[in-house]
Amino acid sequence: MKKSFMHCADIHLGRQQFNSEQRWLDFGISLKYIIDTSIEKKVDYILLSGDFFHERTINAKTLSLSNQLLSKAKEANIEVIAIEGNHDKAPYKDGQSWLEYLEKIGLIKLLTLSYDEDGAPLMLPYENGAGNVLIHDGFRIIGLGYLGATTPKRIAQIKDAIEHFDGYTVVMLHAAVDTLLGQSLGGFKGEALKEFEYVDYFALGHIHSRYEGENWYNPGAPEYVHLDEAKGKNGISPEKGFYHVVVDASNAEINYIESKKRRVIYKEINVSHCSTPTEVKEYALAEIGVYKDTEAILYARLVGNAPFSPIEIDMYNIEEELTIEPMFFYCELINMCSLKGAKSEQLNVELDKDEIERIVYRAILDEKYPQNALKEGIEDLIVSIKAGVLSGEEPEQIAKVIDDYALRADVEELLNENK
Ligand SMILES: [Mn+2]
Repeated sequence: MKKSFMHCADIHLGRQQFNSEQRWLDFGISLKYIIDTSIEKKVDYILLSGDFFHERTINAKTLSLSNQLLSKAKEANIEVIAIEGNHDKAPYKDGQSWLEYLEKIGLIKLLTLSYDEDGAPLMLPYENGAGNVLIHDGFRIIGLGYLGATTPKRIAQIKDAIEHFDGYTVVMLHAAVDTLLGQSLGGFKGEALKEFEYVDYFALGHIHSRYEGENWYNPGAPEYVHLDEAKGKNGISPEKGFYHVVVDASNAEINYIESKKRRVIYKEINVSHCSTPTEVKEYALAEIGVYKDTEAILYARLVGNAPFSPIEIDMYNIEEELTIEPMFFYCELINMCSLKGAKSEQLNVELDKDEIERIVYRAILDEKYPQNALKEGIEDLIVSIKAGVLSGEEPEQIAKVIDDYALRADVEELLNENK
């Protein structure tokens, strides 16, 4: 048995960043490059591990572009296998998602996980647009989709449900893996995947940069869905691309191919030595000037401590200077400076939005419930409820997460009382 596939994720087709038509096209160019490379390498499959579309409701031009590009793969006899990501779910409970539509017209095979009456996950052969297990002579692809806040719990059940198989098994899942101590991406621990006896390759999606472990691979979004992806975070590299995997019996050769994308220049400018807002402006412009590239996006952050109030820095004026005679395709400048000696200096540490959010939750909880020992857990609970709501999870599912938490909190309280 010799099979090969391309594994990509988070295409976010239809994203019209900065309301720019050109940026909309960039996301299509990224996908076209993946399909062209797949045809050139003569792969059997293209795996799309979730978030194929940027939004649940797409416009006509996005659908037309997706159909044109996917048709090229079909004409080359490449099967496109997809799972849903948090961005792909149908907008209403009984609605049809655009991926289901693409399946109906024969452009993709959409693997969907279903459950029995007791809520246990079922591994059903894929046929007539239903089921989640596809087997082609010695090669098995299992689709799990996006499981949201219930991922850690489901993973254990799914492990037991996957049967022994003579051949190579790929599992597609849209979820983040937590690998760094004390850092939560709202996912589950990578060790959980190591315990899967009958899985060779976890084809993940969700995190927008390259990220991988022993038997799991997350290619990242091929384009910059958000500009901060250019700086890397939580130890994740800013690399973007997709995997080319050639399987021969149980051996796999895995290569990472860099994606086609618009260049994003990420620059941090420390203005601590400047004594006036005008000096900041001149210094920033000089620092930025050397990167002039009218095809690139500039993403710059002013950092450091100024001897004057940072709000005196006229960011709009600096951006204007950069656009009079255009120096970049697009500029985004962020003022992260703080006043010299101000308490907010601690915010100069590299923090991402999720971490800042957690700091805020913690501060509120500390103030309201200074004695409560379960604060840590509540913080996680708030994070998962928010993730659930944003990803369109069913209210019943979210309520269950809260119920589970309450039950655990009750037990922990009982244990504490008995100490
Ligand atoms: Mn995504």
